[in-house]
Amino acid sequence: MSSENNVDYPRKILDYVEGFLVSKTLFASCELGVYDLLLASGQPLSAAEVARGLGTSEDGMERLLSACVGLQLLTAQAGDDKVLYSNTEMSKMYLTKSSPRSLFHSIQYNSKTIYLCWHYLTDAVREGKNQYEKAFGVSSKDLFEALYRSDEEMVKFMQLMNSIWNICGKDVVTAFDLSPFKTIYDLGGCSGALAKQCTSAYPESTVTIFDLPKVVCTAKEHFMSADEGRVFFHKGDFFKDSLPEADLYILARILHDWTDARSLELLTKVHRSCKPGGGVLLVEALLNEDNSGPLTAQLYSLNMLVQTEGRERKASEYTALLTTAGFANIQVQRTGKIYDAILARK
Ligand code: SAM
Ligand code: ASE
Repeated sequence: MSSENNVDYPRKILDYVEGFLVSKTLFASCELGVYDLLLASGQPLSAAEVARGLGTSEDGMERLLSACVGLQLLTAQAGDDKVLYSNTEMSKMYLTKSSPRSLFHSIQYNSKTIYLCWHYLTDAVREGKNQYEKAFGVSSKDLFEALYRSDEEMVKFMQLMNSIWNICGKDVVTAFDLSPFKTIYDLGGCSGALAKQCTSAYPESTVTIFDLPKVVCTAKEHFMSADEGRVFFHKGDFFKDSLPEADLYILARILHDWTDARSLELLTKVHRSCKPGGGVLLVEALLNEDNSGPLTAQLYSLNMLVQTEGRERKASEYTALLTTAGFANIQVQRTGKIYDAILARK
């Protein structure tokens, strides 16, 4: 066994202790616009040139760029008397703002919101509840009033929700053949990113985004282009208002926000409105049955504690909720990426 794996050298622990230094280096380099400048320049740049372009100190920028090279987010080549920096293929694709697969907004939300909430993770574990009051001074009585504490915060949350479906959305909507379902409602469909994936995979289906009125207004204004055929909107509150009849209801990252009791209330309502032979598609990050992983779902479950009223669950826990709500024929499909799919029929 190499010395790095034995107890004399606690590599993992040392890495974890300083894991936030890695996140912060990534956040700062994105926020300052390092990857966008390197893309725009079209050629490798020195630290001095990047510093000048972004209005930062030269010394600070040199250290930041060097750390990004260490993280393999940039490459460095020796110039005449200075080092020249370039984007990697991965940073060009995921860290520049203009890329169709950009994770910029997700990084921003992690940096500006989630990071601040996680300052209170210890308290969240102690108290068993989210930390909006401490982190942002807002009441956590109504979850989405707290999450949407300003219009700006709502748009940032919607941008976060939007970004992942350009990367994992197709896997989720094609995990099952949804072509028999013509009228689809995406409950809590937010910006419409998953709805668009769905209409492009199933050319004969229409998808209606059902969400809170101000979310629908913002989705139409900021996230939809004129050529978005077959995507419609419905303003409503899925706990308070009646749900329209449909062949399929998608609930993507909805149940993980809520307790078992509220999840059951919603699923029961969905079952009542669902056409016979219709179904419900749950999209969530599934925990293994023995809770052994995946690490992302385990960490997301902690984030649900800090930020919501819910938790990440195992497939068997979703199956139990669906069965109690009246659904049958439950099928689970893992995608191998962050989000998995469960289809149940009425
Ligand atoms: N389904 C989207 C996705 O996976 O990207 C968004 C998931 S987001 C975590 C939860 C969504 O549920 C938000 O768009 C939010 O506005 C919506 N929502 C929360 N409470 C709601 C309610 N009572 N009625 C309708 N929509 C609601
Ligand atoms: C929610 C999903 C998220 C509510 C709050 C959230 C995400 C971040 N904050 O339904 C997306 C998943 N990422 C993490 C870190 O949990």
